[in-house]
Amino acid sequence: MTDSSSTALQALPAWKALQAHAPKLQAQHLRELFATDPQRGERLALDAVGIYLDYSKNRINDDTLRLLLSLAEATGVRERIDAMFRGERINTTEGRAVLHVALRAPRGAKILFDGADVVPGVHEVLDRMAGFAERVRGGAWLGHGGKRIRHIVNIGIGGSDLGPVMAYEALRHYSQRDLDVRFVSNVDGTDFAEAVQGIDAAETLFIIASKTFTTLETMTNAHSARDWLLSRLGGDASAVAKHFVALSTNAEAVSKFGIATDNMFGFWDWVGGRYSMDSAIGLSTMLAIGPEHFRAMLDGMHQMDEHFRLAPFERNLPVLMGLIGIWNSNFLGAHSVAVLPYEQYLKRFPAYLQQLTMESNGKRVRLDGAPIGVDTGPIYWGEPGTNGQHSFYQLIHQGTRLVPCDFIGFGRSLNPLGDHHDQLMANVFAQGEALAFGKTADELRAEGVAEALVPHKSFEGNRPSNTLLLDELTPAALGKLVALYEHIVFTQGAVWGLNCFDQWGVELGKALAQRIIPELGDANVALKHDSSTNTLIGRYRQLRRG
Ligand code: G6Q
Repeated sequence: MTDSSSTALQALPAWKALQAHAPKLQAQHLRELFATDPQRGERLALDAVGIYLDYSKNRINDDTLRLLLSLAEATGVRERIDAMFRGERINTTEGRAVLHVALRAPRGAKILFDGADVVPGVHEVLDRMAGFAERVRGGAWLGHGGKRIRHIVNIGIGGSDLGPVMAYEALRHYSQRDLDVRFVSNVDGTDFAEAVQGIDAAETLFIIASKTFTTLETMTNAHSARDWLLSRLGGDASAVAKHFVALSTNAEAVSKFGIATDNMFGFWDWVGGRYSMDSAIGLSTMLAIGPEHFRAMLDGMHQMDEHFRLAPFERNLPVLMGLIGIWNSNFLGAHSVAVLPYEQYLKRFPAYLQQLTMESNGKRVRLDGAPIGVDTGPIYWGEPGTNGQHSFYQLIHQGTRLVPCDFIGFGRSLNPLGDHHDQLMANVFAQGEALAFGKTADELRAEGVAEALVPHKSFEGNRPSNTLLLDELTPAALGKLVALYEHIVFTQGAVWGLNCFDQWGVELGKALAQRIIPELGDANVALKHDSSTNTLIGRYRQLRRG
């Protein structure tokens, strides 16, 4: 997507310089870049905060990096970072500060919002969460009938679901195995029905996770959960107090629902939904892994925050990855990024990143409302390796599209089993190598491949990737990875000059659905949509009757 007239961003000398530079790199193959610089693989790498980033397999040279760093300077990335940490209302369309970094600030640190330090309040909630988590985990918190809690069902959607699900799956190794944690997000009744399948209401705790406590899907599921519970526990409404807790900023709506504010864990409007897995929204994670591991995750995030805030841009992991992402999207024409964790526990990490990246940077106007004029947020997608290799990697290797990849691997497996881990990691290294260097027609001929098959079997290579290596998937490591991508998003949003923290694009569909709901059940309501929507609703009215 590009607007015909040049926009403020395109008019910047730093942007123009990159545009002028791009054809040079487009004409060069990674094979040449490596051949002419034998140290490239060691040089274009960064070891910080316990993460080793190899970015040498990107189609960049030292000039590219220099020009990208100038672009960061020209677009005020430094000022934006400082403004975020200062608690300024950088989410201008909603008039809010953006202080998820305060959620992981250590006790005693000071982060001001409107002149008041927010860190003590953060720790007060964390301490309450920890006290509650210990009682549930240790069996001191009993259900209405006196049984201990065995099942936890988190009801939430979007930012109140994707982070908690991802973190629960990622840190399952550290979880208390006799506590079973489930998640309900979709308003599709199947989601709820399957989540409570076969569990005993007397042993079940529902967590209603909703910042606003007004979200249609979550409130519908929360009411169904209350009905389900009460119908199984004899209809005594006082059971709610032992089986429901709320995570929200809306105390009034929580008590209206029937959950006492004692059973509510709060957060603040300076925490965006998709940036909230480390707030009270992370209660399911804390229940699963315990307060100590949860705090270790927060510490990992904080380490990355400090690195982002303080490291010079040329040695700053999120800034470098963010800028290289801009290079791939805006100057080499890539439309997506594949995130490929070689770690089964990170199976929901790409789905989590989809919201983080695409809801944050899927925008077409700048902060002042003017069109950005260049492509913004790439499409993030992915699956854990090696499974992806047996499905969509074909397109990444030999298709016509450029798909930059982020490979994520660990030095040690949490489940060592024979030589599985070496096999897994050999595949990480092999994929990056194959993508970058490919296989030429001459190499194939030298191997005696029949001429007719040469075009089919050759790999052009020159396909960019980053490789991230960490020691082991600990809670701290997960925290570092999450904060790394949060800050990559921030860096890119700052360069594009957009607001990473609003999501107006989800509103229209929500409003139309509200209008359509009453039309579905009543065939007498005249439909005033377009002819397609009218016909679909008409068909559905017939189908729903069965
Ligand atoms: C995230 C979005 C969105 C939000 C959900 C749930 O940044 O704002 O995904 O998290 O719509 O909202 P509630 O937590 O208010 O139910």
